[in-house]
Parts: sequence; structure tokens; C-alpha cells
Amino acid sequence: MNAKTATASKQANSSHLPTNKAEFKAAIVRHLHSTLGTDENKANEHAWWKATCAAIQEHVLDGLRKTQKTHYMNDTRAVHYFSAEFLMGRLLSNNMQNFGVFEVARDALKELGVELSDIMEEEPDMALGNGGLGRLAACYIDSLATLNYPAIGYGLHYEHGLFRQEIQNGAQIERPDSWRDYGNPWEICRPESIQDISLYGYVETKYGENGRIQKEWHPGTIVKGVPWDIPVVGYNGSTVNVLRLWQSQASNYFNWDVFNAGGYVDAQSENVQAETISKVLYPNDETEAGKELRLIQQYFFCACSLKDIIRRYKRAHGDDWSRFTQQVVIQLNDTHPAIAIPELMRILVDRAELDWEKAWEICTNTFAYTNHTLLPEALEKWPARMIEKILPRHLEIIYEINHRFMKEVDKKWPGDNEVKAKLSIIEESNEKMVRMGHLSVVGSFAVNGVAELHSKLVKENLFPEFDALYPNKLTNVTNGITPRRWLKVCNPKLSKLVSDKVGADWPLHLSKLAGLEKFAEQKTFQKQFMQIKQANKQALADEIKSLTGIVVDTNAIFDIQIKRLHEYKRQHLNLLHIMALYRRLLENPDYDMHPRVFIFGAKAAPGYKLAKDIILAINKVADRINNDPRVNKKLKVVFMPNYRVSQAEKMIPAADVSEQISTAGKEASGTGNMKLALNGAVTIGTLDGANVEIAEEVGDDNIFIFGLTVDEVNSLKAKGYNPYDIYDNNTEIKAILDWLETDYFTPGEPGGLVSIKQSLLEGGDPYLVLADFEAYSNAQRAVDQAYRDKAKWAKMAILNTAKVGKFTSDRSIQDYVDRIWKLNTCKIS
Ligand code: Z15
Repeated sequence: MNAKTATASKQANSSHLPTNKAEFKAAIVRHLHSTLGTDENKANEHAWWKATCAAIQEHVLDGLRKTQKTHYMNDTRAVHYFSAEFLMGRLLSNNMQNFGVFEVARDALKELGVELSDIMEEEPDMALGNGGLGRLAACYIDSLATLNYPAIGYGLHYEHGLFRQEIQNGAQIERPDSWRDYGNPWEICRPESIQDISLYGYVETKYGENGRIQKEWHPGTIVKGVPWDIPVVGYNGSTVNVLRLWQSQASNYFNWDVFNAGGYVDAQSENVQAETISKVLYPNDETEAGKELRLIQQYFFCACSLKDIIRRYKRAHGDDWSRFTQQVVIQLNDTHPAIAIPELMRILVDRAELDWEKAWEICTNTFAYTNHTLLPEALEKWPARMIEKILPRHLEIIYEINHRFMKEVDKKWPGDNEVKAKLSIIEESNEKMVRMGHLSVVGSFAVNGVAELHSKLVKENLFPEFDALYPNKLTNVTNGITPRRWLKVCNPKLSKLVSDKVGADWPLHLSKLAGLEKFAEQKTFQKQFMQIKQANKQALADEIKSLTGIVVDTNAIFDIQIKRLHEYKRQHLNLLHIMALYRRLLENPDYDMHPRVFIFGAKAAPGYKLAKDIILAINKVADRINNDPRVNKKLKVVFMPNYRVSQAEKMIPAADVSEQISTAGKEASGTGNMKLALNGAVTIGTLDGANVEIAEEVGDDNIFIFGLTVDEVNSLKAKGYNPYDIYDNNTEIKAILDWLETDYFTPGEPGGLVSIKQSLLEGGDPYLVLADFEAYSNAQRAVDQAYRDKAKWAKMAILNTAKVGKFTSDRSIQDYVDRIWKLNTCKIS
């Protein structure tokens, strides 16, 4: 670069942010020296990674400062996205792309002798979530920043995110995740915004002037909430919002009374208790744990966040609550933050001394609630006694909310005690339970499901009476994914090809992908598209080799199922079909099939026995097949250990086939289905969740739909489903299930995999695996046939990429804004 250009770029950029290659080189070296205390010769890859992050962070902090100032000056209405999980993954490549400095920073590093793709591997995933729900929250805050909406994400600063998975002898072993062990270069601690949070204790009833009853909560413990801000950078945009995560800390470093009495160790243990709150993410996806610590986590982050919101509101509006609902909307990501509803009531009634009616009006115009599941085991209920112990005042408030709600129900259905029992926030079982879903519906102004089918089932099956009582409260917002991370960043080759064809602004206007349709049958384009797929498959094959030692053929169909391990997602249906193919190949070495590699990635909740058994079974079957030269040329099975966001980014671009095979009615939406289709994988799937809408978009010719529909599932269950009828009459299914009981896959350990057979027979096959097996097997045959016709397959793959523009999370966010949040965009100056 010549001196003239350097001066020009400095002038254009008064704060001297690195923008060109020379400036990036200088900034990275400067950070090596003065942030990391090392130099170009001594620095290892970790140091280079950190120095690069620090150089990018200069842009981040500049954008953050401008955004916060602009939002403050304009007194903007903002959405506050409350979520127990944010599954962010890595941030470096995303932040570089979003500032448009990816190439220049990569070239700068190259001249310093450093490969960007190598140092990116140094970044630990920020895995503060389990699966779809947490990743959805991450996509949504990305889109909010990209679309220039004022928004804050609020959650927990877990010291340990989702466990790291190791596979030993085929079984899952959980190891602690320590994402911050060597420091996180993105987060900023904000001690000036620490909050005190009360827990336990008792409620005192006082009688004020003119007989007004006053309640005062005398807490038993106070813990500190320390906020950490993670900047959230919008694409091409100027907005940098924040994700604010709360860390718990003992409110006094020493309990001086105990300390002075000589109890130094006891005084320390007080600290541990408070600090336990944000220690670890609960690893259960879709199972409510019922543990005291989990409820405390939920309350802790909600109480911190509400105090934070109210402090900010009061700074602008003082004690005048009349404009609160104009400025603040709070989205509850599932019921995990539902305790925020009685907490806001407590603040308004006990602290601000508003009338109940006024407070309730504010509350019910502040909250909106997203339901993510119909599975009964995922619907949170808390024992009233547990709430009473931890949050005595909140239980009183919940009872009062319910009392008034029951009067409303009585008005609508006079004297109907059955409907009251059904709708009550309190379940009058042996042990009284608080139904957090009911509390959320009653306390919110909008309730949404996450895909058309799911929202319909929420209305018709989960909350039908609520829909009658509150017309128009229940609605749908179909999920989405950010095309920045899930195409632009993870699949650079395809991104470039797409940009060449439809223009470079598709990451902001994903429906422009439709411009690819006209090339779907063009030979040269098909060739380019499939060559990229082939290169991505080669990269994944290398990754598979290095992680598992398994060698796979990139001419084989790469068939991928990646998601949490759960019976309803039916990884075992996939496995049974793999065993069927294995059997067919053994019986007939000429069995006609295109070579296929079945690839899995999945974590099981540590306490979910059958899920762990399915992981074991996949690995044991994989071992046997991969080492059987009789079938090796046609069939391989890979279980990728430690599936996580950064692993997904490597797997998704390489997929030919996307497995979306849940029992109809069970998967609320799914989002991996969208990511895979966007990257040109063809779906084999049931009519469940967002698969239905994907099928609508891509058309029946470009997807393999099979299996029972929701209605068929219901009528089969109603007439009485008996899996033995299938087992007894289908020789292939019988042979496969019996195979599991032998020691064929578990040498020396007969019956090592029998629990799967048992769940499908004695267990009653609750997710209808056997009922859907034949349809699945036939659909797989159709996949096999289609793949052999290269031109046909290329066309299908291209049309998948072309037709899934609907599923950008920008569209989801715009739907939330239009239907629920009513925000205005705010351009950053
Ligand atoms: C979770 O990941 C999902 C639902 C839940 O109730 C919990 Cl606790 C965790 C998933 C759904 O299973 C999936 O279908 C959906 O796409 C995702 O939430 C995001 O809405």
C-alpha cells in the first residue's frame, strides 16, 4: 500500500480503527505486545487468536459505544429477550464477516505467517445452551442487531456450559466444559451494574394508613449478580447490541461474624453457595428437572434483568410508570423465565405501591411468551412448597394471580369446576404444583408457537380453553436461522458461487436465493454446485478421519442426522434402517445400493438412560460395519464425538441428505432442518414441525416425505397400537430387533443393546418407530434411486438452497416485530 492510501483511510476513520491490511497487521502485532505481553516470534496459535480478537474488538467496542449512545439519546423502545440459554458458538469469524473485514484480516495474518483458519480453531465454543432453543436465541439476537432493532439478550453467565462429550468403548462420557479457562476476549465485566438479589426468608404483613395491607419480604440471603456483556454485531450494520449474562457472587466476600469466631473455612463455604447459582448449565433438553438450584437460577437471572431494565427506565422517566409498557417488551423464551411475571408484580405492588389492577395491566402488557414444545415431560411445574421456601412472596402473588384468573374463568364457564381445575395455574395433585405454562399464558399479551403445525397444536391440544378465553392471544412465528453463520461463514465456497449468480446482498435478503432456480437445470451450474459439495465432503472426510480414524469415500451419499439425542427424534429409527441395509448386504452381496455414509452427532442428557444406550448402539453397530470388509465398500457409519455449534458448521455444508425423522407432532419446529436445506442437503423427513413448511417451499419433488401424519398418529394410538403386531409379521424388523439381543455387535457381551429392543416392544414403542419403519425404508430407497441420477440430484440440491429463503431469522424477527414487539428500527449514527 502506498502512503497516500494510508493517509486517506486514516482520515476516513477518525478513531483509527484497523481497516486495511497494513493497519490490521499493526493492530494484531500491537495487541501481541501490549495486550498479551508476547511477540511475533514467541506467540503460539492461542496468542495469535487472542491478538486477532483484540484487533476485531476495537471495531466491536466502537460500534457498541455508538449504539448505546444512539439508543439512549433516542429513548428507544427495546425488546428484552429473556432466555436461560444462548448457544453462541464461536464469535471471531462471525464478527469479522459482520464488519466486512474477514478477507483483509486473513491476508494480514498471512503476511505475518499465520493461517486464520488454524487460529480460529483456538476459540472455544460458547456453549451456554443445550440445543435448538438456545441456538434459536443466538440467531435471534444476530438478526435483531442486523435489522437495527434495539434489543438486549438476558441470561446466565454459566461458568461451565454444556458438557464436552467423549466416547469411550462406544459410550458417552461427560467432561466439564470450561470455555473461559484462558479468558474470553469478547466479554466485558460491568461492575457498575451489579445487582443484589434476595432469596429465602419470610413475608411480613403490615397494615398501612387507610387499612392498606402492605407485604414486606425479609430475605434470608442476598446474592450479588455481576453482569458480563457480550457484544452482538449486526451484519454490515452499525448496530452492536449486547447479550448481558449474570454471574452470581457472594454478597460479602466474608461472613465476618463467622470469620471472627475463627470459622475461616465456614465463611468460605458461604461464598460457594452463592457462586453455585451460575456454576453450570443444566444439561437436560426438554426435561424439567424439578431441582431447587434450577429454580434459583431462573429467578436469579430474571430478578437481575428486571432490576437492570427498571434502573434504565427510571433514569429516563423517574417514578412515572405510565410509559413503561411503551418502552419495554420482554420475550420469555419458553417458561424458564416465567418467574419474571410474579417478580415484576412484586416490584410494582410491594415496592412501587401501585394498585394490583394497575400493576397487572403493566405486567400483562410487558410479557410475551414463546412455547417450544408439547412434550409433557418438558412442561415445567414447580412444587408450591419449593417456591414458598425460596420465594415466599412470589408464591402469595401467584396464588393471587390465580384467584383472580379463576374468577375470569368462572365468568366464561359459570360453575364449571372441571374447566377450572384444567386451567388453574395451580395443579391440585398430591403435592401442589405451579404450572409455569399456564402462568405464562395468563401473564402475557401474546403467546406463540414456533412453526405453523406446532402453533395449531398449541391452540387445539395444549391450550384450547385459553384460546377461547383470550381470542387472538395465541399466534405463530415460524423459527428461522441466521444465513450469516449458517451459509456465509460456514460455507464460503457456496457463498461465493451464490453471490456470483444472485448478487452479494443475499445474506440480508435471503429470498434472493430464488434467483438460483433458473440455473437448477443448467449443466455448468450443476457442476459448480456439486463440485463445491464434493470439496466440502472432502473437508468433512478429513475431519472424520482425524477425530475417529474412520476413512470414508466422498463419492458415497453423506447422510447426516445431527441434533440432541431423544427418543422422539428417532435416531434409533435411522439405526434400525442401517442394520437393515447391513443385513440385506450380508444376505445378498450384490444388493443394489449407492455407497452411503451415515453420520451422527448427538449429546444425550447425562441422566437419560435410553438415549445413552442409543449412542452406545450407534457406536457398536458402526464398529462392526466399518470393520466388515463384506459391506465396507457400500456402507459406513460415523458417530462424531462432541457435537456442538462449531462442529455443525463443518458438517452441514457437506451433507447430501438431511435426516428429520421425528414422530409427527413431537418436534415443535426444528432448525437444523433449515440449516441443512439451505446448504443444499435434501431432506428425508416426516410431516412434523417446520418440515411441513420446508416441503411447501421446496415442493414435493425436492424432499422425501414419509410416515404417519399427526392425525394418523392420533388415530393409531386411539385404536390401540401394538408394536408386537409389526414385530411378529415383518421378518426384517424381527430379525433386526433380535440381532440387538445377540452378541454380534457387543462381542462377549450378549444383550448389550437389548434395552432398545425392549423399549420398542415391552415399552410399547411410544414414538412409533416400528410403525414408521417400512415407510422410512421405502423413502430411503427413493433417496438412493434419486442420487444415482446425478443431474436430477444436483437439481434437487440446488432447489433446496434456492427455495428456503423464508427461513432466515430476519423474517422471524420481522414477524415478531410486526405481530408482537412493535419496535422501530434505529439507525446508528
Ligand atoms: C429445546 O431445544 C426445544 C424445546 C424445548 O421445550 C426445550 Cl426445553 C429445548 C426446541 C424444540 O425441540 C425444537 O423443535 C425447536 O426448533 C427449538 O426448540 C427452537 O424453537
